[in-house]
Amino acid sequence: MRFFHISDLHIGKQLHYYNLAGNQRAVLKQIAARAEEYRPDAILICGDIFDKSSPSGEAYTIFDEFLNDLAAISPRIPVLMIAGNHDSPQRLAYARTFLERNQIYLSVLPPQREEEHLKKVTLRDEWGSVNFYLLPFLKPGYVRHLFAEGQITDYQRAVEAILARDGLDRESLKTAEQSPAGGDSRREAFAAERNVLLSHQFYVNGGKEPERSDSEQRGIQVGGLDSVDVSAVEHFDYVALGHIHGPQQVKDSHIRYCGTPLKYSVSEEHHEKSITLVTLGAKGTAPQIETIPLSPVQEVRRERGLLSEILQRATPENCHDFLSVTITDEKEPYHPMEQLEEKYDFILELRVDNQRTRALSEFSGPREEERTPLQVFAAFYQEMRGQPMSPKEEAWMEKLMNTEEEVAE
Ligand SMILES: [Mn+2]
Repeated sequence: MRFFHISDLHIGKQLHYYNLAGNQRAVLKQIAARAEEYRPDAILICGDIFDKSSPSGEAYTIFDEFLNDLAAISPRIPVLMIAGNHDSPQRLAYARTFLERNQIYLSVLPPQREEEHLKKVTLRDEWGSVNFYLLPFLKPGYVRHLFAEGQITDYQRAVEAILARDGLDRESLKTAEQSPAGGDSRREAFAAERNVLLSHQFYVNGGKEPERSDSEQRGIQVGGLDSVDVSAVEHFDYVALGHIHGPQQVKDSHIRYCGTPLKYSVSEEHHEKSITLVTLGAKGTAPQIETIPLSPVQEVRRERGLLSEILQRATPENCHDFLSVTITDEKEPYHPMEQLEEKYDFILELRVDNQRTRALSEFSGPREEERTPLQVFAAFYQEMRGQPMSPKEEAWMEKLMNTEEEVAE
């Protein structure tokens, strides 16, 4: 059995105020083309389908086109999807039963009622059944009411408990292996068949965090409160993860974040975005992991150096890239942004790294409350304009602020 593992499409996402619709449409077309070429037995989409909980009409259209492109492949390739922390369960659930009739399986929330279980989709190959369990993004509060009071204290307990409830935890599996006769058929199946988990959480390996990117800030808590140790899931034959935007395995190759299909922040400059292609053999054999590269319409990259050098490096091929520019001129050039925009079409940000700005940032220090009003304003200006204040503007602002204080007193 072979399947595609993708996640974190973030349809509708903008990159520093630039609309990425064209880029997203193109990369989803590429994924559909690769599906046509490789004919996987399933396509797994592991959460954060949309970037916002209320996606725009344009975002819905892009996703609709993608599902249509996949559905046009004959024979049909089943699509299995879970909601991520960016998705609205209710909105994503739209037309769910209709989609399921067309082999598009969707789970937007973990079990909410006593009689509900994790969604399970079983596919077969020459070695028997492969069970795909769909575990959408969850917070402890989503499932607490299903368990005894005090049992669900954190994300780790929540994931463990929701798996154990369906006999999918490590302990249940051991019990099933020891007494293959009798008992719960669900548990026996787990021990004998191949099992794949789709999940969208922040998985860590014994306190070691996965490598992070700037585009995933929202929804990941500082201090690891939302982390789940991989020991909760490593007994699955493959764990298809979403949430972290750089492709990487966690602890072992069979537990994997496939990453986003596009670079969604400058910090992802060196990522190689791809589709993860998983080949599952007989039970007990390690899955084979390959990546199918995805190429973007526009690259995201950094440019650093003297303004004149950066301007000279513009070519007809690279002038449409999304650029994060840092100029290092000690004598700050006149209207650098305007000069850059003559050569490059998509400037994400412009920074100045020279003695003056280094002194300013050393002085401003990391703690916001210790910054002077001028430093706070300088940071705001940089954020809004994508370039720092000129020395003249800074002097003027300083003068203005001093006047204000006198008036206030
Ligand atoms: Mn995400």
